[in-house]
Amino acid sequence: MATTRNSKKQRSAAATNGDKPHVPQVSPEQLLELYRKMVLVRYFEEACQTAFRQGKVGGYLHVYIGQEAIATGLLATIQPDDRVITAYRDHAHVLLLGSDPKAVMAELYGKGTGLVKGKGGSMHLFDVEHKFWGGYGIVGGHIPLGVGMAYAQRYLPDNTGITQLYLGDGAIHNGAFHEGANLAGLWGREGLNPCLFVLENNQYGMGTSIERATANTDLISKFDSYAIPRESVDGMDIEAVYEAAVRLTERVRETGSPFALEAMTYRIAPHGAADFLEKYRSKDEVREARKRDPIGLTETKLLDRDIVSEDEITKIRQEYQQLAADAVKFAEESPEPPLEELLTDVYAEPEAVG
Ligand SMILES: Cc1ncc(C[n+]2csc(CCOP(=O)(O)OP(=O)(O)O)c2C)c(N)n1
Ligand SMILES: [Mg+2]
Repeated sequence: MATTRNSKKQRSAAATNGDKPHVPQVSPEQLLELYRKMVLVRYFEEACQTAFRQGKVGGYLHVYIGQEAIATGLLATIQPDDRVITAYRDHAHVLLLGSDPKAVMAELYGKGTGLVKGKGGSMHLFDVEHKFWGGYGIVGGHIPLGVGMAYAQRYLPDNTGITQLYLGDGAIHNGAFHEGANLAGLWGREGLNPCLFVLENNQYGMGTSIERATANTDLISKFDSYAIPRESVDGMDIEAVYEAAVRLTERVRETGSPFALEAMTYRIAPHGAADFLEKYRSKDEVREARKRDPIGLTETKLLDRDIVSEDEITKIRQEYQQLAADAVKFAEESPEPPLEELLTDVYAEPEAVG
């Protein structure tokens, strides 16, 4: 994992969130825990991207490298009745919710020991036991589903859950977003839509920059049309994300009304693991963005505040590198799903539908 740690001067600039200095509310222990989770995600993503490029993983695969602080900060607030839904860049979410990394890796390999028995693959992870409701390949297609899930939460007896609904900047131009957000705003007036929209603004939808996708580039303002309140946060700063997550999840839980949080980030990785050319952006742009790698920024904070030493950072990195390697080994040694199971779990059994 190549991360950039900043100079003293850059460090003080990074400590501010835009022109609003933010007061860190994260304890040293919490910061360390959040850091460990981000490192878990990073090494997992590097390992599966390598496996894909070696031809060991089929289908398609999109990694979360550069965006780790968003799901890490937000999912650290998860409560028992909560639900989470996202698009296809979904490995981080499911891992952070507690799914076994070995089962997730085996799923990417299409093995029978995979999280969904090798039938979902990278884009269709699912683990309701860990509050994860997918994993969807159709851009924006999951947004009405997430809004509906939040609606249902207010009808389930004694349910105090909220839905965290993640979407990309590209999805906001999709009709499904506008239909879903419209109903969320409407139902939210009666406290019937505890949905926290998390707009992961990584600047690109595949090779299309925001400026080439819309005339109104203030993406989060699109929620105004549906009377959904909103704010933006520095998605590279784990403390800023966590602080916003604590405050906003509480608000959504209490009011039963939706809120939209835009996390400003950058997709350091290519769009998908098969994309090598990246003709739509310059190497300098990516190099510049790497200076604000969320993991590098967090290491800087941990070192500056004497929470950990360089040696401890190295040990933590080694621990998660090993965990990712163990997951790869498990996936490689796992059997293919048996042929008899080709059609099981694909459609609901008639009696289950009845
Ligand atoms: C309805 C639909 N249209 C087009 C695609 C092809 N496609 C896959 S990913 C993607 C870009 C989405 O960008 P964004 O929502 O910003 O998510 P990111 O990849 O940046 O996480 C597109 C257009 C698709 N999967 N579904
Ligand atoms: Mg995007």
